[in-house]
Amino acid sequence: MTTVPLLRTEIPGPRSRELHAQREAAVAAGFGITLPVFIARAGTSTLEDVDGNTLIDLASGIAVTSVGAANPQVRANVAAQLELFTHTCFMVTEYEGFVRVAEWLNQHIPGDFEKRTALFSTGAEAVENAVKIARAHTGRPAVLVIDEAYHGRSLLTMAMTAKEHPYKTSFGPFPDAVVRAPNANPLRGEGAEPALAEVERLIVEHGREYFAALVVEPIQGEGGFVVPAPGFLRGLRRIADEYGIVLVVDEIQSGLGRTGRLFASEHEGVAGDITLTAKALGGGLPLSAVTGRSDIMDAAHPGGLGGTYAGNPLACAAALAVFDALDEPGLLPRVAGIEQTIRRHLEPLLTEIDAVAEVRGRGAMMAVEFADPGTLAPRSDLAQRIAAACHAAGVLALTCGTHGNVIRLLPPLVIEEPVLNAGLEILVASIRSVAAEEAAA
Ligand code: PLZ
Repeated sequence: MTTVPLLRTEIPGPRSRELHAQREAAVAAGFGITLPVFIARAGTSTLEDVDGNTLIDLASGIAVTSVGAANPQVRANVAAQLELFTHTCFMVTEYEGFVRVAEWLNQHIPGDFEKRTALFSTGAEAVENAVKIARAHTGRPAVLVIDEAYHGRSLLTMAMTAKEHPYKTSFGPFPDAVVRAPNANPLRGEGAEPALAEVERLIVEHGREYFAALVVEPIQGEGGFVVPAPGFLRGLRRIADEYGIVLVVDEIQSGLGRTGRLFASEHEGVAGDITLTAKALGGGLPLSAVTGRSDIMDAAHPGGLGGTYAGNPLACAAALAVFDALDEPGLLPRVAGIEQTIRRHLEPLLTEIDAVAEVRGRGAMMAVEFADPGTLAPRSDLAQRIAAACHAAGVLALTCGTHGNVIRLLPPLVIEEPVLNAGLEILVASIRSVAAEEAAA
């Protein structure tokens, strides 16, 4: 028997409502909110709010707190660094943590070649810097991206992101030289071969000297946890090689153990020329990395890369604790177990409930898509109602997908089995009750 979720008030409780009203008077309206609950502290896989409610965390702050939002080793490493100094700026004077983080990434990121790493703070910055480096290396201007991709909210990465609303509405004009190629989404009948043929056609159409980089998420995150059709990533690798394009694998959401391997691209046996990490890398502190072939990485001239906070020492100290957790032999098998548990709870719904179109994903990056049977018309209304029912019952689950019709599960990799089961039972009950309301309407 498990004691979570533990609800003492309705969700959100009175203190959260009070604070949320203050937020509305102080914070720019542009920030959305999934669940207007204020957090006071975190456990391994739980979040305690300011009203004393304990919620089950199936979001990990969008795939960030993979080793827990209050991981003891992360806190100890950061506390020790905090006692020494908080910042020097790595472009002004150096510190060891930055080098150790780069070494670990060079060693563990896929690709049997000499590597170099550059650290930054956010995922969008990593994406932008990968494009800078690919341009410097190739002397070419453009970026090829995949339909339904998400790469960030800065001007270039907004242009690279597919979904218009809420990310791009009213924020243009965007940098040009970004071209979008089709996806290979098996649920929608999009096979690898036609998508790859179109990628190649676009490259030839724009000319062999146009594309510096081809950027791809090995499993799409915000776009709906789409696992591409088998062979798609390998095909992109072959095309990038053939046309001398830098293959940039965006592992910002899928990397660092999330899918049961250290990197999602390993499931396909593919190595990017450049691989991007962020999110889980800093264990909750802002840290991102661009890691790649040393000849490509070193194409950017000395002084060409950087940023005041790039590779902040507190964030590097946190990352070293995250690496220790990932190096534990028991962790990745545990992530495979999370996938099995999620499938055991959700897959029976595929035959039971018409609108459950697919259960997919890898490891602790799993999703369920809602769509009309036959037409596959997206049912974001159902996904939103189910997420709201989970929230009211004390389970923090997120939606995603270009059409908002997907519920995604991103539990901490260290979630305890009884907590995961309790969260999934609430999710399944929420799906059943929304489906029953729907049938009665
Ligand atoms: N690449 C694959 O998933 C961030 C976005 C949340 P930043 N995804 C969460 C939101 O609504 O802003 C992401 C990603 C992939 C790049 C990014 C960008 O990372 O750290 O948010 O800049």
